[in-house]
Amino acid sequence: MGRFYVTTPIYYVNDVPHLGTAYTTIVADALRRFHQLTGDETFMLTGTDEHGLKIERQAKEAGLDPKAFTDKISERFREAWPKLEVVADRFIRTTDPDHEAWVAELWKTIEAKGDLYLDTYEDWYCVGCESFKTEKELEQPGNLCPIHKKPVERVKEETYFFKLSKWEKPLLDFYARHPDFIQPESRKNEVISFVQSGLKDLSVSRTSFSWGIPVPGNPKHVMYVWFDALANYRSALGDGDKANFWAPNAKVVHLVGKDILRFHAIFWPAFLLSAGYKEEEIPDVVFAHGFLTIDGHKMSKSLRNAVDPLKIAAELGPDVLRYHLLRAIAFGQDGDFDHAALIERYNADLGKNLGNLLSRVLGLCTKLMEGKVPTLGKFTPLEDEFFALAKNELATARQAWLDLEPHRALEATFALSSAANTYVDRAAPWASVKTDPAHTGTQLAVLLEALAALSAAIWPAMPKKSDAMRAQLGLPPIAPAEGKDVFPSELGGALQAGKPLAPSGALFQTFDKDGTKAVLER
Ligand code: ME8
Repeated sequence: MGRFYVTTPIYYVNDVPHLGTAYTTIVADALRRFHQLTGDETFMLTGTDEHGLKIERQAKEAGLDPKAFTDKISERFREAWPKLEVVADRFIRTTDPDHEAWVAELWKTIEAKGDLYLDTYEDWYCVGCESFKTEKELEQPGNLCPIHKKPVERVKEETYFFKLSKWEKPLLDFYARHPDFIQPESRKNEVISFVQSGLKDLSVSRTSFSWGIPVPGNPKHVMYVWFDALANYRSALGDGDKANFWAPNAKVVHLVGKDILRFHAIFWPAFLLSAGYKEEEIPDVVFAHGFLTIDGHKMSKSLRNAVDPLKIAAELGPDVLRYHLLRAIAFGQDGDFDHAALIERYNADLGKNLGNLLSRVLGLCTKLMEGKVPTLGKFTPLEDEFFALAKNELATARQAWLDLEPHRALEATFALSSAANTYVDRAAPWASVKTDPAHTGTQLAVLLEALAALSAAIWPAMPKKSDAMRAQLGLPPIAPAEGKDVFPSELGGALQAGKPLAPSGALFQTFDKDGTKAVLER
């Protein structure tokens, strides 16, 4: 048992929550819940990134001062996540006074180490990326940012530089000593070759606008928005008890989209090393996941509106969306969000597989066992085989969660559910009851134990459905406790013989494809 600290990017307030930002946030929440189940002490951080030129301009367009503008949009994010069953320990805003104070200290520390110097910068800047671009990165004609496809701006101004070049070799050494730091592997190689090709010093302040944290001792400058933003991961913990989540024995995992991997895998550890953090105080993992498309198309504003995660959660329940995103997309790879696939998977995995298992088993218990948990008696090879299989799938699921592979964890979990359905068919309790009713009790008790294990194993992905399932089994909701590992390792011991069951109808209603599509787009 240990400490697990997981973060999402802090999202720009130039947009409201959408499927892409919901995706990272849901994965973070599910991983955190898994670690809670294993008894770890956990902390999850999300929030909003509010400074910089992009936001200053957008506020102006909206006719608001930047603070009023960011207050408004930040609130949209804060309100959205609980509707997706996401529970964060802190929702940080880069305008929070404790964050601003912490970043100012970080600046001073790095300056005292001699890693900041004043000079003049002249280059291209993409406001969309909040990042400088080199000439050769631009698309011609028109000097376009390769990501935003919009013209970059020529910037010439006095700036503080961070001596990033000095950290090139230490970073490469760090990556070599910490092979898990950048994941997945393919992305790691990209970053390493980028660093190997040479790092230039980084401009970390601006003078041509004012919406940012003032540079200590030179308030003509505001800090570069990424210097400010990356620091949120550490500033959020402060210097009290929560700082233990940054201690060498805690596991720190940053989840990011592939668009912002370089900032996290290069700048962030360089800032920390420069500020005197030891190698073991650098985060353990920066995981860059892929990008989602919608029905095969890049996420444009109109498409995003059609697939609003909050709308889907309101119609189908947050757990259904969570399950689909976690299960359908191999974490790390690009993936497509497809309405029809969502419904298909919903009907197949949730309705026909897990939902059906629950109603079948509870129906049989009502009919054959007076609606009570039967006694687990002697096993035949069929039960032995099923128990062994369950142990195996649960071990695979546990390992997959630990390896940041939610899709594989759920695949194994649902393989157990399928195996339980097969076991029902093979054991045929409706027939065995005529010849050996005691053994029928064992068969149904085995199945109830499988359902109890499943109800815990789905909790990271589907907390509400887990509660509903457990209520039908006569079990209390999952309530993780630090130091207590309750992620099931094998079947048995969850239910008490004689306790009443409480069937209350289908766990998942099934939807017809077209009908639901209409519901989703309403
Ligand atoms: O980059 N598919 O904020 P941002 C999957 N403020 N994930 C997506 C996505 C998509 N189509 N679109 C967005 C910033 N995301 C900075 C971060 S952190 C110190 C500062 C997710 O609002 C994904 O996690 O542009 C991506 O990295 C993030 O949103 C970008 O959010």
